[in-house]
Amino acid sequence: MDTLYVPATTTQSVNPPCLQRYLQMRTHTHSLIAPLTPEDMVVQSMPDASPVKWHLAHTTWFFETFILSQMHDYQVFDPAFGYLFNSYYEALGPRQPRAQRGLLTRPSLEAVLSYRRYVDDHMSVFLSSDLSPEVTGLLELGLAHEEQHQELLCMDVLHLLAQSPLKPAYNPRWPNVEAGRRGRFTRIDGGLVEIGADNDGFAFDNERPRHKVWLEPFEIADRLVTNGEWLEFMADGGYQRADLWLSDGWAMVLAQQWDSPMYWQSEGAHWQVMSLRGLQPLQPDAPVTHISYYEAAAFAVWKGARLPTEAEWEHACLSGALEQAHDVAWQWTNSAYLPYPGFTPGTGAVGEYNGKFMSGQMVLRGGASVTPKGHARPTYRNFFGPDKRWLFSGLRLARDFK
Ligand code: AVJ
Ligand code: FE
Repeated sequence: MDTLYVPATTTQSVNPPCLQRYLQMRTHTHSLIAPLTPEDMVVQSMPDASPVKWHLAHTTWFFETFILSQMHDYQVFDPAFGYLFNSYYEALGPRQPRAQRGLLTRPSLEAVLSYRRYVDDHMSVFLSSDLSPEVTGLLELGLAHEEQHQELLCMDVLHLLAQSPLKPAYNPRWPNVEAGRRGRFTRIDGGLVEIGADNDGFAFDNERPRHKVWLEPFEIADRLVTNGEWLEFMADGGYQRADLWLSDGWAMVLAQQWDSPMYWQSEGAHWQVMSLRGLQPLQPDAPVTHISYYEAAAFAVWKGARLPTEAEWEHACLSGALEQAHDVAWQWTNSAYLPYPGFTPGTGAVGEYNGKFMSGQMVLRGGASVTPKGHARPTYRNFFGPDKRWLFSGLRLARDFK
């Protein structure tokens, strides 16, 4: 399809709730690009990050591939897009190498927005018909997927703008994170508890099945570690003392010359932090963000504490023991990202969504300021490699109860 697609002007008379949710989700993604220039949307600032234009197209490709292409008379917008915007699904064939997504100056932003309109228009017709439970499940997955990419888009935009000497704000009115008191430990009894999602409502496959876990008594902080506490760690030689660090973490400190969290910069003792609001003075009473698992683990050792396991985190959260659970920063846990006992990935290409990444990554729990409202839940398992810092990651301390 060469020409720009213009959607039909007729409005649907049927407007079922799932169609409304779909359109709101797509409109929200579109609203996130309002502060950006077309140039902002093409560049890839590092192999882990993707260009905004790629996120816009990939989320669209997801609905086209997993839902619309299952309809017998659907014509794909452009057969070349399968190669360009497939992220990692081996079952769906070869794809643009991840690290080279920023070389895609074509299709133009205009063409990608046109692709979004084309798929939205076909989805609108489709979602106005009767949907099988299978399609409803794929729709839920597609919506949760778009929410994940809304957050990834914010992470990737911040990383890109932080590379600019101008340190431009993405949006000067982007909400600031709340500052507050430091965390206090709460005792949790533990025992035989259940974690994981039950079968009501949407959850990713990696949150199931619900299963039993034994917890020794433990203590967990009700709040996240603050920037002020992180400054104390730095002042006490936190980034210079190999004894605090895991071996792989210490290797990163040396190789990457880590001496503070990502996006911090100082002139003497005056610290500033690059954020979606631009360069801002460091707020000592706000939670620290943009730290790797290795940094979180070293800080915990320095404090005579440890990170909670993901089961401890979930149990404490559902006991009402946690503040700042879902809306400030993802919280590194001590748990490797592994399948729960009895885990079964979905069948077909969607089975590659989560399960195949279960090696070499750590679980984060909670949710961040950039996580779309209502996206995360107490059973939610986010995961990243232990050296990653461009996500909105922080930490909450735990310790054994003695
Ligand atoms: C759960 C955030 C690690 O970034 O690959 C996006 C989310 N999955 N598309 C990722 C995801 C498929 C995923 N993380
Ligand atoms: Fe994706």
